[in-house]
Amino acid sequence: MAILPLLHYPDPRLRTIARPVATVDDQVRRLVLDMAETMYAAPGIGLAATQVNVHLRVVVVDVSEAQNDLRVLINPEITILGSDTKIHQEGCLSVPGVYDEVSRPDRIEVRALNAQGDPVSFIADGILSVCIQHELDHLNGKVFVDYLSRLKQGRIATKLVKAERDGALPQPEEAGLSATAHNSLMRLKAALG
Ligand code: GNR
Ligand code: NI
Repeated sequence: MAILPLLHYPDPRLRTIARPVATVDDQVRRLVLDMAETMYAAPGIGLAATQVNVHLRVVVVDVSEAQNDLRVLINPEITILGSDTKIHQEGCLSVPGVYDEVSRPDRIEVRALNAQGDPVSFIADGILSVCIQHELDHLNGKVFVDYLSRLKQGRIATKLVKAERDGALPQPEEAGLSATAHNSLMRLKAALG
């Protein structure tokens, strides 16, 4: 297992549209484990493969407080349910230190493959729904700041380019792993055989 380096906005590689996974093989399972470790180490509540410069449709999410509800979503698809929208404060590991409000549909149906390659589907709302929509945007080359004003986008880009140049942007480290996150990783590893 490995913690993977993150791309930072406005890196143009974040604009890549990810390809569907054809087969959930050992290489994809290794990616999933590395992504889960990287998400927990950051720490974040979700991570898309795009953010670690792998342009495959793979997402990991764990929105639980205890970091004990890891979900692996391969080739995820969503359907918006109803017309309810909600505004949430969003952040992104690829846009460190920036938090702003984004409006999104509240209730969605999610269909994907899990790490075993089996189809899963569920209904999500609240922060889980926000997080999955945020991750699906990454797979489609979209970043949450795209929903903000052009003025804010420009200020954010300037700030992050300078911070990157100064080596001031955070990268996830092993030390950031909680005991419960470690347990989630070990459970996933065991489930994958
Ligand atoms: O860790 C994260 N927190 C978060 C908070 C509000 C809305 C979305 C997110 S996702 C983010 C991790 C990340 O960048 N995933 O792509
Ligand atoms: Ni993000």
